[in-house]
Amino acid sequence: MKTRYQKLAPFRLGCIVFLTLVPVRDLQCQDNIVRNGSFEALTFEYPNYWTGVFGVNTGIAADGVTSAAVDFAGEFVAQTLGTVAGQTYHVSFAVSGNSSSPGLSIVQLGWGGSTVGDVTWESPYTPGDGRNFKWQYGNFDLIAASSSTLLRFERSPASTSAGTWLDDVRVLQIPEPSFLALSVLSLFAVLVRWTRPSRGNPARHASARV
Ligand SMILES: [Ca+2]
Repeated sequence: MKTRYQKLAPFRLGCIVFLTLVPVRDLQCQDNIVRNGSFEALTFEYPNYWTGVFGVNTGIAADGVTSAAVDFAGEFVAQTLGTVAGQTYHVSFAVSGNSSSPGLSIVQLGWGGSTVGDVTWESPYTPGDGRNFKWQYGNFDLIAASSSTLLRFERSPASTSAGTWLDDVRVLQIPEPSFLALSVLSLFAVLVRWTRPSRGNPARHASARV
């Protein structure tokens, strides 16, 4: 005959998997600290909250209908973020270009005043209307050094394509590892306590054997 523990084991396992996934789900629920990261909010055709030297594409986008264009050497788009010193953030963004010309569109990512990486988009070179966007996403985990961090995107001088476009910029705070570890340890403690066989009342067992 199955014990109470054996009967409940599959149910418990399901609960444990579910609860363990909660912190992972929360990673996806963090707020984007970039304002107007999709370049959709415009004032006189200029994206709110962004500074720099850049253009705007309408009808060309990885998200929504608008994107930024840093088509020429020296062009850039930037925004200062409110951050927490020592906190890790996940940075993601989409890069594309004019597919009617061959070449590479390379976007350099600046974080806190330093260039920390780049993303390369290679034109599929499909002459026509140039709208084979094939957006290429970059993903970076970066640590903030202070309470404000400059986020900056610039067309690399090594780019050879006809255009360099940027969209869907997101910066999400990554929960501290200690939080995740604490969650797992808490679940483990619950599991151990729940699965421990009941020893009952020794005094009562002794009495029953008499
Ligand atoms: Ca957009």
